[in-house]
Formats: sequence, C-alpha cells, structure tokens
Amino acid sequence: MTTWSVPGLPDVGRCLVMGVVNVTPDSFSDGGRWFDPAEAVRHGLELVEQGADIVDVGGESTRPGAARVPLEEEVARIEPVIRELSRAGVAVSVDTMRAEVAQVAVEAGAKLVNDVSGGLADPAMPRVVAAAGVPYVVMHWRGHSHAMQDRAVYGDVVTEVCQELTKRVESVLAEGVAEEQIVLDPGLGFSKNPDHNWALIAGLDRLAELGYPLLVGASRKRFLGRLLAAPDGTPRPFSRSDDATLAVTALVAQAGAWCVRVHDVRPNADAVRVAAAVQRARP
Ligand code: PMM
Repeated sequence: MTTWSVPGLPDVGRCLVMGVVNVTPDSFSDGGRWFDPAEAVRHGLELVEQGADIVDVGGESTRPGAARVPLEEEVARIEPVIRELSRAGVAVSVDTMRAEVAQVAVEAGAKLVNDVSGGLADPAMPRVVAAAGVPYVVMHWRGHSHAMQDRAVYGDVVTEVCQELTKRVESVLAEGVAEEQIVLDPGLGFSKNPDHNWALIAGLDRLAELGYPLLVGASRKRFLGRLLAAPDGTPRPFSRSDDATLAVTALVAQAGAWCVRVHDVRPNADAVRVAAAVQRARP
C-alpha cells in the first residue's frame, strides 16, 4: 500500500483519523454541541485521547441549504479554539473557504487548511496557503450549500470529479501552492446524490491515480442514512449511522486513503489500524 507523507502531519504508516469539531450552532450532525469555545476545546482534546491524529475545527456549516456566516463571526468562533488546541500540542486543521480565516487560523497554530471549495469560493485562498506553506485539502465542489444539490448532475461521476479536481490542482499550483502541500478529497455529499457517493468510494483508486494523498469524509452523511432506511423508506437518522461510517472507513483505508474525517473517533481509530494490519500482512 502507498503510504503518504504530508509535511507537518503525523506519518505513522496507516490512514490518519481526523476528528471533527464544528464550532457552529447548525452543523448537520453535531451543530450546537461544541458552540462554546471551552466546550469545543474540551471536545477536541477528547477526540485526541480517542485516537484522532488531526482535529478539524470549522466555524461555518456546509450542510445542504445552509446560509453563509459573516467573516468576523467565523473568525471569532474558530480562533480561540485553534489557539488553545495548538497550544496543547494538537495537530489542528481549519475547515474554511475563506482566505482571511485560513490566515488567522495558521497564525493561531493550524497545521492544515481544509477548503471544501478547493479554492473556488475565495480566489485569495491558494495564495494564502502558498505563503503559509501548510498542507491544503482541495475538495471537489460545485457551489455553495444553497445551490449545491441542483448541481449533482454527472455523466460519469468519477471521471468528472477527477477532471474537475485536476483543473483545481493546476489552478492552485499556478498560484504558488507546492505539489507536496496538496491533498485531494472527492467531496462526498457536496453536489452528489447517494449513487454518486458510492461510485466515488468504489472509484477511489482512480482518484488516487491523480498522485495526491486522499481525504474522505463520509461520516454521518445522508447517503448512509438513506442506505439504511427503514422498510417504509424513512432514512436512518445520522445519530445511528456511525457503524456505517466505520465500514466506509475500513474500506477506504484499505483502498489507500491518506485520512478519514469522522465524528465518532474511537472506533474509526481502531478500523484504520485493522486496515493497516491487513495491508502489512499481505505477502
Ligand atoms: N464534509 C463536511 C465538512 N467539511 N471537509 C472535507 N475535507 N471533506 C468533507 O467531506 C467534509 C468537510 C460536512 O460534514 P459535517 O457538517 O458533518 O462536518
């Protein structure tokens, strides 16, 4: 199995686990729970204790239909949490689409910028990331939350996601981001219907052929709840889709993902170790 080395982040010969701390009142699965900065820090430290290699701190919900948060509000939400977790020695990533927020986050100690828009939402983002020299998650994205599900139209989703990510890579490289900084993400649930998400998980090897480490975020997303719907078609609530998240983690870790982004860290930290043991045992 290819193992990836991403500058400034742990290189432990297995898929990494990124634990999620949404400092928002309205995120899809954990909105409001860690809205208080002290609670958010406490939760971040708890995730590290449970096995998170990276803690992803976000101040803006990206759930379908969400409205945007003002810049000052986003900064006020994430800055104290990133500063405190970084001070405690945690490898923190910032989940933001805004260059100014990324800049504040890096100054507060963030080691990675996770941009769900892959540089499309804020044209200044790639230059800020290039200057900061930190790893940069470029996710596949077709538009802001209010419009994204209308854009879930593909002929061949894996081919189109690969092509669109390739364009984003060319663009951020042209802005000065270095190859070693780039991590790609298929953007499960972002302008994707369930069939698109499953096709991307099945086609992860084709995304890996683009030559960059891959991050996968399936945790608690609606397509899992739809798969596990009751006989009358009622989707399983996200609060009961963590076992399905775990199954995705094992599969994508086996397929060579660099990192999984998850809410329920402890079992996922076990799953990536199982996947690594199986890989090591391969003749
Ligand atoms: N998904 C969400 C937020 N940030 N970042 C990356 N890189 N990949 C993802 O799939 C992703 C993300 C939405 O999930 P949440 O609202 O449950 O945090």
